[in-house]
Amino acid sequence: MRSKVVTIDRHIIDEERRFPGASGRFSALLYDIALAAKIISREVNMAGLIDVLGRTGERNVHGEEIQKLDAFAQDVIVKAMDHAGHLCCMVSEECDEIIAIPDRFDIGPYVLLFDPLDGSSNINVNVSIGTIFSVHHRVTPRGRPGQLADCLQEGTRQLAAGYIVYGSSTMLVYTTGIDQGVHGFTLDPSIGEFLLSHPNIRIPDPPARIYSANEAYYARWSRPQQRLVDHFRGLDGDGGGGFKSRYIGSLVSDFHRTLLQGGIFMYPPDRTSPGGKLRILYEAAPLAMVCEAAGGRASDGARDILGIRPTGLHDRTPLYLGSSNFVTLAERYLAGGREGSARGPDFQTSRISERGGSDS
Ligand code: P6P
Repeated sequence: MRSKVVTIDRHIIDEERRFPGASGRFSALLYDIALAAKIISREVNMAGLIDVLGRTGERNVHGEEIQKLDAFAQDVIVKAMDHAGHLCCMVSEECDEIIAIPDRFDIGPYVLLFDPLDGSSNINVNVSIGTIFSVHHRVTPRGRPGQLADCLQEGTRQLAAGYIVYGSSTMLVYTTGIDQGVHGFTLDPSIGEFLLSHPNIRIPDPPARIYSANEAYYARWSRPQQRLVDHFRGLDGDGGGGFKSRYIGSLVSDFHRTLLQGGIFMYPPDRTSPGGKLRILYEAAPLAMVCEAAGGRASDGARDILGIRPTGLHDRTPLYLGSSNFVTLAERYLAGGREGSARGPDFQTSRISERGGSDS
């Protein structure tokens, strides 16, 4: 038996007690997120047994086919979150516009931004998928419906960020700030409780030498991006190599592995997606806050993800996420400096012999 059993509700209460002026409203918001996660987990884990697999025949705002579980997860989160008086509005990957709080419900001070079921293309082949969420405090006057300005905030201003990964077990991982630690809870379905299983998660140092990217796109990448991966592969003759490649194709799963083992996850820009594929508000920014709160880094290849202020609800970004040294190394390669080597934990930088050829 574990030394002590701490449910997520108890953890949230204990965390709230650290802030004497806390209203309890924020805690209640986190409870509701955990409740929605339990309901989605139940459906995801039964997906093979009941008719929620397959497609709805509808498409989301990005033209992507909506799987039935996508629609279900979206519905569960909105219905779990819209009536308790915590939120002034919501933003979802599945909805083009801001989701307003129905008039019959009280309006609160927070904004919830979420990807209800990321990685949905993996649902039918039983690969882990996930929910990603981010919480901001509104910036416009209270009492009225939330507005675009309340949603388009920099990631540094997030009050909470986290994800649920529906895998061999269901885990909820969240942080309430870069200096507040990262805490992981595993769902015990026999009692319907998230139990604290990973207190104060830190990305391991030295990290596992794992790089994660869809290498099928290599030909579409910039030359510096290709050189970076060549370095990880040990092909550039400068002490790289010794890496494993791991790519699940489900952001939450690839990030969860990176958080627990170290390494670097990359979704680079390429000729077909020059701005990257992943969304800032409800994918990159929340995972960036979790990553940095665990001692890692998150970059778009040149800038901190958390410093980016999007201009649109569904803005995309390139994403480099994981162990600080690997993300910094990636930035150096992408800047064309090609300095630095992932030779070992000390990451001695060494100038790579200049090679001919212009960067594309
Ligand atoms: P690709 C899943 O569709 C997703 O949005 C993320 O979960 C994942 O990281 C990425 O797309 C995979 O994209 O182009 O490698 O299939």
